[in-house]
Amino acid sequence: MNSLAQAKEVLASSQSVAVLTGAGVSAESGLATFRAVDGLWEGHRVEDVATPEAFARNPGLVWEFYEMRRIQAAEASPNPAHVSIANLQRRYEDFTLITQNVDGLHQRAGSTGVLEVHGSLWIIECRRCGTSREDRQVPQPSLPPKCSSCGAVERPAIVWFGEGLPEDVYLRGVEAVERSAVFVVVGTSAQVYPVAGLIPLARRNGSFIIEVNPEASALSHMAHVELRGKAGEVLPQLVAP
Ligand code: BJW
Ligand code: ZN
Repeated sequence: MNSLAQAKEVLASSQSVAVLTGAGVSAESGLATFRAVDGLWEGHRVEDVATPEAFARNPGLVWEFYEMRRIQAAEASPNPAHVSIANLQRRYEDFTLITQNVDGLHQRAGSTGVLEVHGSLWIIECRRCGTSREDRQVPQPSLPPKCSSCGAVERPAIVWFGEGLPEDVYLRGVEAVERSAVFVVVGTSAQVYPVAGLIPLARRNGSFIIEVNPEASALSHMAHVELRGKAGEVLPQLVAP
């Protein structure tokens, strides 16, 4: 039996599925991944823009980066990978989608209850007074936006390096992985923790791990089946009846 057939059979005979996605799932929607050669932003590494220190130093520059990301995400459309994952969800009572992506494309494809463990481009928050608001307006009228309650500079509700993940969201992801019989890992380089740690966790818990990625990731060796190809091509085959 080939890998695809084996993966399909395991999925068909399982009751509990967790899926983890990374930037690769949105690559075919035209959104850049982080660690590709062309994944740099005007010469800045993601580690140099996506930190609280960078924001404290230069909120305008960091906002410029996120404004660009918000515009790109707003203009992008879900691709067949997002749609396949939304379709897969409809087959299971116990299904959890954990995404590291902040673009909102899974929800636009019809996924529900998505665990956005690295936050969202579409929530703007004030860390001084703790208010947050959903805001899909692009471009923002002025940058950086200021909190209407306290006047402090607002920021996108995204988890930067060195910041903790939203604890309840992440814990629900951990529980879903622990419950899962199958764990599908799509389009992530598996280099950023603690999320990458979900893969060894799944392994310890006896989940069957399916990786979908055109290239090997840092944790490919933990997968039971490696489906090498683009998510938008492989996932429709994986979820086809
Ligand atoms: C395709 C495809 C196609 C292409 N189809 N696939 C040393 C060791 C261990 C840990 C650390 C360490 N030093 C520092 C740390 C901690 C740090 C970390 O992990 N760093 C590593 C880089 C080493 N982690 C943190 O800081 C985290 N917080 C934390 O640990 O807090 C501790 C704490 C506790 C309590 C209080 C306070 C603190 C937070 C991590 C937050 C990550 N945030 C980012 C940026 C968000 C901002 C933004 O979006 O602008 O999230 S980083 C960036 O990487 C983004 C992504 O979600 C994340 C993961 O990237 P992803 O999705 O895997 O993308 P790529 O580009 O890496 O990979 C794309 C993949 O797609 C590739 O494999 C391609 O092959 C594939 N692909 N086309 C399918 N068509
Ligand atoms: Zn405020």
